[in-house]
Amino acid sequence: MSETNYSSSYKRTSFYKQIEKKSLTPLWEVMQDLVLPKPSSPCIPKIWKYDDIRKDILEAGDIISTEEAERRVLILENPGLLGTSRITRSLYAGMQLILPGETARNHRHTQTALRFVLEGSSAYTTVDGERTTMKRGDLVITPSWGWHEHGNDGDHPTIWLDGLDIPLVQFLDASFAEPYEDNTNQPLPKPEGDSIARYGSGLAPVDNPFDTLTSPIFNYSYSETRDALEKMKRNEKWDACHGLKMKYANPLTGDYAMPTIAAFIQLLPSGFMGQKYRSTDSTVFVCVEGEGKTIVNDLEINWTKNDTFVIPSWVQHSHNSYNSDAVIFSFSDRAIQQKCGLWRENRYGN
Ligand code: GTQ
Repeated sequence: MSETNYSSSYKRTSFYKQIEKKSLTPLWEVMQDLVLPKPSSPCIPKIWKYDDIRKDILEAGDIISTEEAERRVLILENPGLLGTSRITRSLYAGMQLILPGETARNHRHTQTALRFVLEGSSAYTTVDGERTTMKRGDLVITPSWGWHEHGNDGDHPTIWLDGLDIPLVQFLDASFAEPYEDNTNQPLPKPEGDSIARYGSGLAPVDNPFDTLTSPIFNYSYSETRDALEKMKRNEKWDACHGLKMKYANPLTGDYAMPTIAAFIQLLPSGFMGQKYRSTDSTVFVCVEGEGKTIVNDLEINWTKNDTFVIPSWVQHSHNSYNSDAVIFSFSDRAIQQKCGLWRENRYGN
């Protein structure tokens, strides 16, 4: 080091010491870590094979009751984000188990939630005074600050994947949560199916005070979704990257069903070989039907029914189905990224 460099480096170090006491730090030392030329996420690609984790989820049923746990969930924690309870930087995911006869008590919080049902058909969720039965493949959503409780009236365990915007809310320091009065159940003023009849039939109330930030439909039933995909398939010109991909929409606005989290369903026809794709929303995928693989650089993620996998922001990947149609559910923070003008995508490895 030349003498001038040495003295300027010495001057800088002592300057940093001086300003540190005043809670000041120099931007130029950290600029390259703050304003990146392109996304570089600590989140890493990872798959949770259902066959591998199912027994652990069920074993959690012997370890703790819903009474004690409030929600009995095994968090899917990204190995690149250890200790943070995150599957991506902005999203949380977990496997929730409700055993026959159990309830998970009523509460509300500012975090928005989705549930994607993997197993069982006898559980229910009550959201803001309406109950819905949860069947495999159903997408059930809970709006920010909506009261919700779960239960299982049947004789088989129910397992679903929870997706919440917990890290986003944490980042904004905007978390509020509370239990329902005396931990009682909420009243059920609305009959089951009311919200679908009112908002999911091509109709809407003529005077409509509904808070449209979150969709008034809170159970997007898989039987309807699957039928729709099958009908669209007859006339589909497959997207080279996505096959046939649809978003879950709020029928009142056409926007995503939730303000922060975007959810999607896609069908890959048998033998589909997708083109390379990347986008700025790290995405959690769940195989609902069929099997296939997602190629991520030199990694091959082989998936089959109920496997959950995550692809980080701006990491190139391509989906391939084997010899039957595959259906994939996914969710990401695209809803909030697009509202902020941040979302970008890029196709074919460009
Ligand atoms: O079901 O309300 O996985 O509050 C994490 C937090 C589920 C829920 C989670 C929650 C819930």
